[in-house]
Formats: sequence, structure tokens, C-alpha cells
Amino acid sequence: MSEYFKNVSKIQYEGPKSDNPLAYKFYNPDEKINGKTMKEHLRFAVAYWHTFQGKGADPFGLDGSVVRSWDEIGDAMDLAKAKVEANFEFCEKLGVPFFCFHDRDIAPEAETLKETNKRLDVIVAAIKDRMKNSDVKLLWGTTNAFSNRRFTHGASTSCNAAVFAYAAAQVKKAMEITMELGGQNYVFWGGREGYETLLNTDMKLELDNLARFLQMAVDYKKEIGFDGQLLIEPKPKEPTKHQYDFDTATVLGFFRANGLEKHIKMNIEANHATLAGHTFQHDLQLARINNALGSIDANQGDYLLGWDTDQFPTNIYDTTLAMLEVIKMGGFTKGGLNFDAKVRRASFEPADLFYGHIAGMDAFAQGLRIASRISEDGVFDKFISERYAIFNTGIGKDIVDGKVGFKELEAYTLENGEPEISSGRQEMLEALLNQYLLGK
Ligand code: XLS
Ligand code: CA
Ligand code: CA
Repeated sequence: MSEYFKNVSKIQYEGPKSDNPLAYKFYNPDEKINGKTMKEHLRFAVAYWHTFQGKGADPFGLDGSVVRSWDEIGDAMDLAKAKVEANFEFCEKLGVPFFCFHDRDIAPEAETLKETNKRLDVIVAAIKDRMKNSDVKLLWGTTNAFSNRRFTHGASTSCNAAVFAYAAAQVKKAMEITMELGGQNYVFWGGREGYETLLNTDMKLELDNLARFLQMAVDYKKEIGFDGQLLIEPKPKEPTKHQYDFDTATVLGFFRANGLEKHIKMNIEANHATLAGHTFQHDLQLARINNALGSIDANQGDYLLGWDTDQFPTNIYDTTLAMLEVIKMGGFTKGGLNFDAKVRRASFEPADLFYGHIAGMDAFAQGLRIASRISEDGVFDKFISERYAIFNTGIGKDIVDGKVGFKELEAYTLENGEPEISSGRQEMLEALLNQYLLGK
């Protein structure tokens, strides 16, 4: 068996004072927090596409920049097999329990769908074989129905029915292999499901077709007995000008309009939430309170850039608030924290892949620790429940219980006069949050 990351051995937890860049400072996998280990809470996953397919390319450097030990392998299938080995070695060295892939990440596309599926079968067999002596599992699978030229106008929202059919055939196979590999979720990210201009777009037909497509997926999941979660990953723009799965709120409305809300949850990505003009916490919370938070794509964007930079998450403020949402939903069941993150073009050495993941894992581990303390102390919960306490009695309770209408509320106001309002205390709460972040 070849070793692809020869200069790196298993990454260990060495604590916050360690000077070793190839060690965890905060992620201590076996440490228990509220009865569960950090490893169980966080359920980290490596993204196959950024880690093994990413070349550090950008529009000004299409050839990429990265140097990898598999660069010299010429044959496409040999390369795909090498990447399977590299994936397991990488996850094992990091101690990351899961990985995620698109169908086209693990096996290259051939001339026909039939040939492509045969290639997938070969690689799936290799993954299955490698799984026999590994603890590394598949968090989710998905379909790349956006890179190939045929998907120029979208996949399930294409103006071409044959393209819709092609995408369906692709999802069918991808769902089957995800199930075969014990995948715990299947993700739909819109890809090119959106439009560039309404001058050439039948938006109603496209949205209806998207719903039809998802219903077919729900039906097929049932038919084959796949017990993973189906997840939609919202994103507002890129590659299209307007992506139909804009944000959590849009997707919730779309689910309800099409009777999909009981069958599909959401995979929320930090960088997509911020591109939609929301905080990461906002989209997570909106999904959570609607019982639709399934899994998370852990990354961060750059507030000064208007596109999807997919950076490794290092902002402890954001990871803390994100982990508060995960704790509030009672922890992940089938979902986890997938690093949909790529090292920068200038970070081209294999070691940078480790540094990136270590940075992200440490940031989320520390976020988990702080969030768990905040949640135990319940300080913000207490403030919020007191702020809304008026809805527990009297007229407030009557509003909540649906016992009053405009007439009764007018009578109440005429009798009680001007309402007494109280301070929102935002600055005090922000300072309190800083106290937790800095070591309360
Ligand atoms: C792209 C998306 C994509 C999905 C999987 O912006 O984040 O990578 O997570 O198709
Ligand atoms: Ca992204
Ligand atoms: Ca993503």
C-alpha cells in the first residue's frame, strides 16, 4: 500500500500551549462534554472534492498550483484508486471519522453513462474494501450535475427534458452507491439550478420540475430502503446569478409549497448563509426551529469578497454560535460538520491540507466547549425568556393561545394605555458573550 502523506504521522491533541503546528490545540477527541465525546459531538468530515480534487485553480490560473504525491499518476482510474487510498490515510491521520463526495469526485466520467457507472462500481468496491479495516465512514454522498457542459442550463431545472432525465439517472446511481457505502445522508446542492436572466426562463416550470425531481428522489429513497437523511443545501448565487435554493427561508417555503417538508432537511453552509446576507447562526437557527437542521458545511467566507471562498473556519465567535445551535437541537443525529473548505491557492503543499483541517477542527472544538458552557449556564436563555415573559400570562397568553382578536386588543389598549417597554441590553449581552469567549 502506498503512503501519500509520508511526512505526517497521526495528529495528536497536545493542548493550547503546544508549539507543534501538526497537533490539535483544542480538539481533544475523547474528552467528554455533557456525556458525549468531542468526536461524537462534532462528527467531522473531509470533503473529497476540495482535498483530493482541488488544484488551487482560479480564473487567473486555470492550471492550479498544488503539489500532490499522486500528481504523476497518468491513468484516470489508477489516479481515482490512489485517491481512495489517500482519502483513508488522510482521514485516519487526522482522526476525522467521516468523508463526503460527489459521484464525479471518486470516479472520472467516461464516454457514456453506462461506462461511467461501471467506473463508479470499481471505485465503490475499492472504498468498500478499504472500509473493512478502517473506522472512517461516509457522512454523505451527492451528485455533480453542474460541471459537465450538458448541465449548462441546469439539471432538474434545465430547459431540456433529456438533461432532466440524465440528472435523474445520475442521482439514482449516486443514491445507490451512497447507500451501499453506508452513507448517512444524501445531499442536493442546486449546482446550476437557477437562472441567469428571466428573459429566457420559465421560472414556474423550472420550480415545478425541481419539486418533481425531489419527489422522485423521495420516492426512490423509499423504494430502495435508504435510511439516510435527504438534505438540501441552500445557496443564493454562484454559479448562477439567482439560485433557486436561495437560503433556509426560501427552501422552507419551497418545501411547504410542494409537500416536501417531512422528507427533506437542510445542510447549511456558513459561506452560503453569509452570501445570502444572513449570519451563519441565522440560517442554522431558522432551520433548527423548523425542525429542518440536518447537517452543516463548516467553512467561512470573507466579508470583503462577494463570492464563495470556502475557507477553513477559524472564527471562534461564529463556531461558538453555530455549536450553540447544534446543542439546542440536541446534537447531530445523522449529520455532522463537513469541511467544505479549501486551502488557498498559495497554500499548495500537502502539509497545508493538514494545517487547514487542524485549524477548522480546533476552532469548532473550542466553539463546542464555549457553547456548552453558555448552554449550561443558560444566561442568554434566561435573558430571552424574561424578555418575552409577558406572553406567559394575561393578555400575552391570550394572544399566544389565539383567544383574542383585534377588537379585544383594542379594548385592552384603550383600558391600559401606553405600554411600558424595557431595554434590549444588546451591548451588555455582547460583553457577556466575550467573557465566555475569553474564558469565563
Ligand atoms: C458549492 C457547494 C457544494 C456542495 C456539494 O458551493 O458548497 O460543494 O456542498 O455539491
Ligand atoms: Ca461553498
Ligand atoms: Ca457545501
